[in-house]
Order: sequence, then structure tokens, then C-alpha cells
Amino acid sequence: KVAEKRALDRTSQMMIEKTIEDGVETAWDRLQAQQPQCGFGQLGLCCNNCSMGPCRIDPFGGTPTRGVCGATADTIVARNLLDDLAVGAASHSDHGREVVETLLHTAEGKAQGYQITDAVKLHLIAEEYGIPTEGRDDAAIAGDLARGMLEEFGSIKNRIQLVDRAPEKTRKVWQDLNITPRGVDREVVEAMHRVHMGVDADYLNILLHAMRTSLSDGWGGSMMATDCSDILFGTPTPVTSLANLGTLSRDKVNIVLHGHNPVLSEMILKAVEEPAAKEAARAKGAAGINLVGMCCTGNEVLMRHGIPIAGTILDQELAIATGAVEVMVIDYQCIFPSITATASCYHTKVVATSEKSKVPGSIYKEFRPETALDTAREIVGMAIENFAARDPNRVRIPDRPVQMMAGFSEEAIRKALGGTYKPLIDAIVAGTIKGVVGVVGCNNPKIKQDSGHIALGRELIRRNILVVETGCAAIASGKAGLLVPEAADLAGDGLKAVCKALGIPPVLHMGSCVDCSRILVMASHVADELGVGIGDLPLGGAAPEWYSQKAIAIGTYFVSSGVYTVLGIPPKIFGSQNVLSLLASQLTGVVNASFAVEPDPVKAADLLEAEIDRKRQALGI
Ligand code: BF8
Repeated sequence: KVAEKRALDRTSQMMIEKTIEDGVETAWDRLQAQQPQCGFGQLGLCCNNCSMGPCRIDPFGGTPTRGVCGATADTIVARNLLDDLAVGAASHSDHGREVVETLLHTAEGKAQGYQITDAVKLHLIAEEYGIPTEGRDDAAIAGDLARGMLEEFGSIKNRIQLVDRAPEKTRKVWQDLNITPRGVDREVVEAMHRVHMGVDADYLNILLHAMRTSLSDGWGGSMMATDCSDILFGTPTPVTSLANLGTLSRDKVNIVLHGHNPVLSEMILKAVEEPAAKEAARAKGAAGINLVGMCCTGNEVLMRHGIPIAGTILDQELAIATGAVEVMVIDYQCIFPSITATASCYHTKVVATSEKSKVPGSIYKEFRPETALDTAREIVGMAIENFAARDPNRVRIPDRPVQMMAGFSEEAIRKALGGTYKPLIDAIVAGTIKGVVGVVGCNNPKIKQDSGHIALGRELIRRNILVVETGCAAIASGKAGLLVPEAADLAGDGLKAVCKALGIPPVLHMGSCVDCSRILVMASHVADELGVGIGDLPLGGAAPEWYSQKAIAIGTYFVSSGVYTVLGIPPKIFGSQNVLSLLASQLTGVVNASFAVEPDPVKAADLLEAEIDRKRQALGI
């Protein structure tokens, strides 16, 4: 059946069938309509940067060997990669900036509905920034911290403060390569400068800057997004919840939160919880209001409040196809521009909230910190009003949502281990746990939805490798039942015993994609306890189903930080042998990590295990 080829999850399959019955177009249909996709583009050999082009290079060694400007395959491929990576880094970091700005507005008493929730974390980070905390109130500290962080974007200090969280040895590697990130905006702007015609033509130099730009994301913009979200909304602790499209409700008003920034989703949650909203829903004949998340903003409210998660990027159209979604609220990133066309087939209203991310056909409600709660109330009111427009004859909601656990922030993991990473290190030294792999990233309709994540996750835990996840990878594992303590039965004996003793799943949900920064911080703590660099640790990374430019930034900051990373989808670099061999092998001599491309999950697990063994051997364990 078509649905079984497209998705692994039962509820996603059911809704794919409904989209076919209802004649509703999805990303899978659009992928088919795009076949065959451009071969030059796939190899990264097409350059559309300036109006002497577009140009393309013959991948078989024939002519043309240069674009009109004279750029070679190496230059074009490296430049395209930097361009994509900078877009990804900018997306994470601009999201981060908005959270920091909201912290500032909160500190200044100008934000409606926000408060400082984790004062302990606020104080700890303020100390990192050298901000006095003794005898000062939280608002004053938060104001100083927010201003300090905003400076990191266009700083003249030439060094992002949070880089200091990395182990000394790792920082030394960056220093020697001259890739220590100087400022978040600066690296992205410089990337844009370098890809202009007639600027950087040296593929090696371009790729070094790509590494620096990625570090400004992972150890800069993304880390600030995570930290300030924790300060404002709370640092996650383990919670139980539900996953898949069965989390939508037949008799309640359904609101789907889709996008990335918790600054929005937290306020919608607040508005939904107000008694007046519940009463209004009941007055319209609904049994209440059912709030569910999707993609990373879903992960944010799942991690902190246990809000059920309906699905991943490829579930956004499927959720609407249930015919039961009153409002889908969006901010930015990973929202299909056609989502309003999907919604127009049903009664669903799409509400756009960000001035920088408008979608034709949506209703626009500008969301600003000053009026956040009022706007959230208005949006919830729209959903309640729209309940009457639901056509019960067109509603089909899959049954049986799956139990899951989330909330494994770095702090929560450390606490579960008794306050230090020593027990984890002991288990790794003893070989009970072989190593840790971060499985992250998206869905991509080129791969059966979730199948890459799940096959790789299962294969790794079977080999006693602990898996930590973020983004859509974590949601996929939730849907597949890997995020419950009972899933430890699928793990090898060593990992199983550790999970059973701690009551944790063998796959830990660490948050949204910006929360990959939590993985970096965890790795830093472990490395510091051992007195080594991140590159010395038996760690790995994988993005089995990635699609997004943000994933390129994440993969590159993982590798630049010393974490070997396997991609399930080939990046557009195969048009340059030089770029390929630099990223896939030569980098090992520099950062002790590289990229690999392996679509087969079992072979990917082989590669990751071999890397973990290599690092274990070097550590003498
Ligand atoms: O930041 S994993 S599809 S939702 S890009 Fe997007 Fe990819 Fe999902 Fe979150 Ni991340």
C-alpha cells in the first residue's frame, strides 16, 4: 500500500490514506511531481548566486569546468554548502535572539504573561557572564544577562562567551584552526560576504568558515535559545506524555502548535488553561480544549509541561486531514508554505504570528512580548469559535496514542545520575554502556517517515549504546514506543541493566533542535570530568532523515566539536572530490571527527560503533 511505503507509524499511515481519499496533496505527492530532481543541484554543482549565471559544472570531467565567473566545482560546492549552513545557523540564532529579547522585556516589566521560572539557572549563567548576583533581584540580573547575550550577536569582543563551556582541549583545537566563533551575527554576515562573487574561492578556507559559523550556532544562538527558554519557562525534568496523531480529540477543540519558539507556544498554553477558555469551549458544545504540539515547538511544551505531541514535520498535513483541527498556530521554520492550501480542504484555520514568517491564506495575529497573552487569548478564542464549523462526517482520528517520556535536559540527566556524570563514566569504562550517540534531525519524504530514526535507534541500543535525541528524531521515537522505560528490553544487557536501575528509557528525549546545545553541554561535563576534549569521548551523532539547512549547521558543529556524524541523506557535496574528502576523512586529523554518509541504518550503526571503539581504544578502555 502507498501509505505503508510512505510512513512507519500506524496513525500517520491512516491519515496518509485519508489524504489520498480526500484528494489532498502532501509532501510525498509533491516529491513525486518533482521527479527527476536536478542532478547538478544534487551534486552541488549548480551556482545561481549571481546574474552572470545560473551556471553548472560537468560532473563527468567534461566542459564546462568553470562558471562564467571562473569558479570551479570545488568553489561552487563549498560556497553552496556554506550558504545553506549559514541559513541554518541564522534560523536557530534568530530564534535564540527572540527568546533573549523576551527575557529582556520580562526583566524590564514590559512583557505580558512571562516570568522568570528558573532563577537558579539564571544565577548560574549570570555568573558565567561575570554579572554580579549577590543581593540583586532576579529582574535586574536577567536584564543584565539578556543585554550581555544580545551583545553576543554583534559583539566586538571577538569571542562568544558560551564557548567557555567547551573543554579546554576542544577550545584549543578551535583556536589553532582560527575558528573560535566571534559573534553570532558576524559569522553569518561574513558567510554571506564570502559567498558573493569574487570573494572566497578557496574551498578549504570556505569550509573553515562554515565550521566557525556552525559553532556560533551550537555554542551561541542555539545555546542561548535553550538557556533563556529554561530561565523563562523552566528547565525540563522527566515527564510522561503521549505521541502520534491519536492525540487529537474527537470531542474537544483541537489546537495544534507548529513551529519552533516556546515564546509563542507557552503563552497559548497559558491561555488554554484559563478557566474562561474552558467555559467558552463548553458553551460551544465542546468537551474542552485539547492542545497538542508538532515539530520543535511541540517538543518545547512537551519537555516542560508534558503537552502531547501529534507528530513531526511530515505529520503537519496529516493532522489537518483528520478534519478535527480548529486552529494550527504557526511561528516559523519547517512550516510547509502549502499548509494553508491543505487547511482550505477542511475547516482548519492557520494562524501566522511572526512578522518574518507570513503564509498566504493564513490569518495573521502579530505576536509581541508586550501583548503576548492577549494575542494568545484571541487565538484560542478563534479556535473555540471554529469548533462549530467542524464537519463530523469528515472527521477521522486514529486511536491509541503511544505513551512516552521526555524532559531529559542536561540538568535532569545529571540529577538522575546522582549529581555527577561519574556513574555514566563508570558504566562506559566498564563497557556496560559502550558510548552515546545523538540521533537528531528531521523527516524527509525521500525516506519512509521515521524508519531511519527507528531502525538506527533500535540497532544502537541493542549494541549497548545509549541514544539521546532531539527534534523530529525524538518525536519519531516517541511514536514508535522507544521513549518508555520498558523499551530497555530492546537494549543490550548492559544498557538494559542501567536503564532498569535508573527507571529511564534507553533513548532519551533531550528537546527541540536548538536543544542539541544540551548534548554539547553534557559532552563538555563528561569531558571535563575526564580531563579530555569532546573529540576524545566515545560519542557519535546521526541525522538519518535530515532535510533542513539547520541540520547542516547542527551536523557541522557536532563534527567541529569532535563528534563523528553519520548522515542518512547525502548532502549536496558529491560534485567536489576535494570537499568530499575533506569532510569525510581529512577532518579527522584536525578535530578527531568527520562526516559519513550511510543511508542503511544497520551500516550506519556499524560505522558509529567502530568510531566509538576507536575512541574507547585511544582512551585505553
Ligand atoms: O528544528 S528536526 S524537520 S522541526 S529542522 Fe524541522 Fe528538522 Fe523537525 Fe525542528 Ni529541526
